[in-house]
Amino acid sequence: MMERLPEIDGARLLRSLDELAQVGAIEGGGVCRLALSDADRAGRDWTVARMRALDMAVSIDAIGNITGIYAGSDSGTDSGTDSAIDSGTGAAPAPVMTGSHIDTVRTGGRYDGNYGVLAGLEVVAALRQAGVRTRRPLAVTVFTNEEGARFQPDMMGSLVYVGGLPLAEALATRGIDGATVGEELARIGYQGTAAVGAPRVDSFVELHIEQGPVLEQQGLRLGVVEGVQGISWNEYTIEGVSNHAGTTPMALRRDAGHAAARVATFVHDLALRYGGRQIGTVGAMQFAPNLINVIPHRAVFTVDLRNTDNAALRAAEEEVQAFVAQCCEEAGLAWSRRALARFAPVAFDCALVDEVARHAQALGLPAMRLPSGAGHDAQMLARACPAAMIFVPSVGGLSHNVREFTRPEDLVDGARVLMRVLLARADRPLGAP
Ligand code: HGY
Ligand code: MN
Ligand code: MN
Repeated sequence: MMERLPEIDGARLLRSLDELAQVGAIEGGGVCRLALSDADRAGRDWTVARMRALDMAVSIDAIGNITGIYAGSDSGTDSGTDSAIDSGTGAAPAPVMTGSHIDTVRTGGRYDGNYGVLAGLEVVAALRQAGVRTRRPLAVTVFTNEEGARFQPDMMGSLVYVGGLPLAEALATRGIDGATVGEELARIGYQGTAAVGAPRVDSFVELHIEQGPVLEQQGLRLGVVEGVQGISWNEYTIEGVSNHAGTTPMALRRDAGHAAARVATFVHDLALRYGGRQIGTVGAMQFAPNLINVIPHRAVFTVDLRNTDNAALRAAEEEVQAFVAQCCEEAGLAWSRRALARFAPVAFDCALVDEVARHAQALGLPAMRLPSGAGHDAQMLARACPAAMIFVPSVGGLSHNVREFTRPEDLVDGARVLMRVLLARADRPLGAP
């Protein structure tokens, strides 16, 4: 690794976070940049401009993932050009990649995803300022639709990138507002030409806020993330008969709303009953006709189940579905299920995880190893190359909330660890594992 390391410019990193947070800013200091919305386009434009200002070659692929490349010293002559990246045939060795997402949920904070992208760009800015290049190219990528809030599944862009979801299927996906991914990608001008499905990536390291309470509760500064828990997303539709709320005796009702409410309580109680890392959330629910004096004839709701233990997650999915069937049987209702996402738990690359731990220790940052509760693009990149993640604490464990906050010193120290891990990976001898 280089004798004299360039240094992260903390003020510049914090400024860039504040600047990007103005794009799609909402009341309370948060951000709303739903995937492929106008606000997402504006955030993409801002990020591409930043990459170009850092002399990075920019490539946009067919699902809208944006990759900026900072050429390395062993990179041959053509790797610094957009076309070389697009074709993937440049003489350059495969890049060491970092990045995350800049799309947010509707009530998003300013750090979720954005921090990983901007810290990656800060690493490039620090190298460029010091006039140094790593042996392998460095790539910073913005993955499309990580949140899955508008179009499911989540981590869609990185899943297509590694070949886990056919491009055509992703482009045909219709979102909660009726538009398809393909229509919206074209509308915002980010349906690129770079191929997807078989990426040339040496390794992937993602820096992210923890979005949970663990690091703060333990009084630690950094999370060495060992993997990501399994995720199961399903949408249930229950059909009954709407009727007058005042005249229909309770025994004669075909009340879809009541059945849905029973399931929501069941999901919550199941998670408590399973204990361990089992969690369950009914986050979205719509009744029809959704009127105070009409028994709902339809309820559509989502069930989000997660666990680090895949067998327990499967058991939970089966229990929930069986309970839906039982409720509907008892009340004379019909039901259907639409699978939205299902990802098994992922373990990150041990050597890369150890590298993160080593640099945290070298910087004197008290750290712990932990799994990620949230889904991340790194869990998809792990299918294509060694991957790992770095967490910094979330104040109050709050995220997907406008009051999401991470202390400036933690943001800067996280970026310092990221830089060291990336440089160590990018400067190891070509051909080294
Ligand atoms: O749902 C998740 O875990 C991520 O924020 N998409
Ligand atoms: Mn995220
Ligand atoms: Mn998120």
